[in-house]
Amino acid sequence: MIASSFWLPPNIAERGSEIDIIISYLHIFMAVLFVVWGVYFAYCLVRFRASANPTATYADAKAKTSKAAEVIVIVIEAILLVGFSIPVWAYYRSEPPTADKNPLTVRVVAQQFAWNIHYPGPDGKFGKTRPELIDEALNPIGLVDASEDPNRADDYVSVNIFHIPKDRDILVRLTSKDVIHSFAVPLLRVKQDAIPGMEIPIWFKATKTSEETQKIMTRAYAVPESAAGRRAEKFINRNRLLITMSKNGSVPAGTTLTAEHLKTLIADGITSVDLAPAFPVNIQCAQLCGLGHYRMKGQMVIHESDDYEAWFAEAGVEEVFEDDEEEDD
Ligand SMILES: [Cu+2]
Repeated sequence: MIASSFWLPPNIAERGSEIDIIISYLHIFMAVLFVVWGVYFAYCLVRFRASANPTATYADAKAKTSKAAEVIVIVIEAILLVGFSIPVWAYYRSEPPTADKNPLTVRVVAQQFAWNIHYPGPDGKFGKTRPELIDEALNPIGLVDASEDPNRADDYVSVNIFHIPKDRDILVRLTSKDVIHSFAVPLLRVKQDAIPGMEIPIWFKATKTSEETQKIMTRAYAVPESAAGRRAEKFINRNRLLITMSKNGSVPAGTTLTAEHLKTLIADGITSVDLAPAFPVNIQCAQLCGLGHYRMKGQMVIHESDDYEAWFAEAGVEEVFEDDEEEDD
C-alpha cells in the first residue's frame, strides 16, 4: 500500500496494514471531496452571484445531479465504515487473544512522566499493589511484599523499557497512576488512552524484532565535508538519536556520531554512512499530560522468542529497580 511505504512509519504489527489501508483510503477520499467541493464552491460563487440573480431559486438544489452526488458520498462513507473501519475496530477492541494463543499479559502503569511495565513472571499472576506503598524511586507501582502475596515473588517491574517477544500475542492491561495519558506505539499501530481508576485491555503482535526494524529503517547519509561549521553541526544534531549500522573506517558499528567521529570519518576518506535509530520502536505519550509530557518516552525492545525468555530469566532475578532509579522522576 502507498501509505506504508510512502508517508507512514514502517509497520511491524500483524494487523497494522489494515489500519494503514483505512488511513490511506480516508485520505484519498477526503482529498477528492476537498477538490471537488472546492471547485463547486468557487463555481457557485460566480454562477449564483447576487448581481446576476436578484431572486433566489431552489431549482438547482433540488436537481437530480446534486442528489446523486450526496448519495455517492454517503455510499462511499458507508463502505469505509462498514467494510473497513468496523472489522478493524472489532479486532482491536473486542477480540482479545484467547488463552489457547498463550498471550503474554503485562500491566502498563502510566504516570507523570514515565511508563511502568509490570511483568507477572513465570506464574502468570500479578502481585497485589497498594497506592500507599508507592515510592517513586524504589516501588513506583506500590507492589506489596512477597510475604503478603506470594504471586509477587517472581514479578518484575521495569521503567520506560518494555521487552516483548516477536510473533506472540501481547495483552496489555493499561492504567494510569495520576492523569490521563495515552499509550502510543506508532510502529505497532497501537494507541489507547490510559485512565486512572480503569484498566483498559489492548493487544497486538509484533512481526519484527527491534533489530529487524532497525535494518528496515537504515538509510545512507552523506558525511559532511568538514567536521566543523554549520553543516557538521546540523548533521550531528539531526542524527543524535541514530547509530552507525556498520564499521566505517575506524568508527565502530553502533556509534552515535560526534564532531570527533566526523573528523575520523573524513580522515578515513568515508563519504557516506548507514545510520538507523538506536531505539527504533518508541512508546510515546499521545495525550498532553503535563509539563514533562514531551519526555514521556519509552522504548520497546522486541526479541526473538528465545532471547525474550533469556532476558526475562536474567531480569526477573535482579533486585527490582536496581538500574532504573535515575530514570524515574
Ligand atoms: Cu503522558
